[in-house]
Amino acid sequence: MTTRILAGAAAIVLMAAVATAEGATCESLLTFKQPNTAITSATLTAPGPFTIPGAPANTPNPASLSNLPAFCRVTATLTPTSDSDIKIEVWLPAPATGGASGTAPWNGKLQSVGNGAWAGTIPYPALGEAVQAGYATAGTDTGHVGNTAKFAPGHPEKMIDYGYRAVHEMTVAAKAITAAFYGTAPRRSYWNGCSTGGRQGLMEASRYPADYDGIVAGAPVNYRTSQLIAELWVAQAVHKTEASFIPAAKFPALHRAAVDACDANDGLKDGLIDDPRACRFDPQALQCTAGDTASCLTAPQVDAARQIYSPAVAPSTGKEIFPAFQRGSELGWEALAGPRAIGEAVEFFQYVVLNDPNWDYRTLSFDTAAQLADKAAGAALNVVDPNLKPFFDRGGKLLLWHGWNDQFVSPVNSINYYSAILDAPATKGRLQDSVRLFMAPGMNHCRGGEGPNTFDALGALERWVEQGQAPNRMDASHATGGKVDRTRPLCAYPQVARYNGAGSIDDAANFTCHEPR
Ligand SMILES: [Ca+2]
Repeated sequence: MTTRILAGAAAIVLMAAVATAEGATCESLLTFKQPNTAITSATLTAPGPFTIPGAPANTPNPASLSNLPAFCRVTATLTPTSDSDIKIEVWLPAPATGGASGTAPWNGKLQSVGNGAWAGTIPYPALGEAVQAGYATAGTDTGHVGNTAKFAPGHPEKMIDYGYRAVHEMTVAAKAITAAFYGTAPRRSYWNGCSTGGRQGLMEASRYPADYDGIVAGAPVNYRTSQLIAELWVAQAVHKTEASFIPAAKFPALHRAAVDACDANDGLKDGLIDDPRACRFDPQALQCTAGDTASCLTAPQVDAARQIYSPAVAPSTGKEIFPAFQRGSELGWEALAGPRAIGEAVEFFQYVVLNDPNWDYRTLSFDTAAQLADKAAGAALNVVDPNLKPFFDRGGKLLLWHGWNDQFVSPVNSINYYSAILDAPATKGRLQDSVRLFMAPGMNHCRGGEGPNTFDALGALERWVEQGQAPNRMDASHATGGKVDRTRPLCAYPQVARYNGAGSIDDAANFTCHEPR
């Protein structure tokens, strides 16, 4: 998410003045004491670039973060069980005392940031964004090293740490460390995460309702066991036979055909499908008539594409395991429909469910997959209870968002979970006063895509929590080569952005949120 300029500077200065009298030095945090918490370092870090520890030279993520302010970097190891080895980092804008210029380095809030996939690393880039924006911030590796499920066999407590406990323990420690440094506790605490990070946020809302005042949960994998099965549903579709495989060179033609078929259904031809669930595009329309080219599909490839557009189901009963990928998402299919099945799902069965490192995903039966997966890890990994009443009763706000072109997690999952929250007996009738969902047309998993995909969800959440302004729309932007070429509102579901009929269709000002047609 974008870094945002913070309002309310006057209040922050006041807060810093209070902290001046009671703040601690960074190094003194080495003596911080709390059960099951060992501070391993507390270092004042100078302004400028920060080299990510242990980042390999060719890491896909940035090896260093630039333009960070001075901050107190605290590292700690948490051991809620004897098998736990949870690494956390807490970054605190420094100095604690505000400084002679009178400008406050800390905005008085905690922003905790989430992980992706199997976690196993500290989410440094997100920590960097948060500390740049003036937050005290915290992140964890969730208790194991490396983005892999290989830690699981023989370590049920580590699975629980990954599933939900590490984030809670981190939150308790981060609040206390923040209070020790500044001499005052955070006045607000927020969770901000996507994918596994979205799941972590929902775990917090469900299991530890007092941890956060507001939670941003993007593209959450709250039914993680089923979502991993759905990833193998796609892999089996394209590897059923050798002829089923769809080369990536064909994705653009399939994408063009799907968008062309359904773009205008929402009333505006803009290259985006507002609600792909209504799109009935059948890939057979692209079936080769004379020869196999990049712009057509063979009959087995048509079958494979149809399976990707279909929910993962148990074949013998038709029972849905996880909802379908949507028409419009084709440009991202390489992630799950590539030459090899995605490692995170294969490893889940190899190391968590079946304890068989040689297991072949092509042998997975969708009749038994969900039961096996839930038995092995559902309790640790899934957020299935839609009753978030304890969180809502404390005033907690939940902002869910999901890109319609998500290529890892079906966006329909978020709509289903949102609807389940609204239908939960304990919270029924409190429509949208505590939870809102924003669907982003044309947006990929967590970031990127053809649709507007950059927006300030945390800012919207803060206005909701701190000023009582529930978000009805969030303006999002799309950029090409760093230059914004389209803005468009994202609307609180089920509303969609509708063109007012005049002016540029690339300007959010010319759109209004309406009920769907
Ligand atoms: Ca359209």
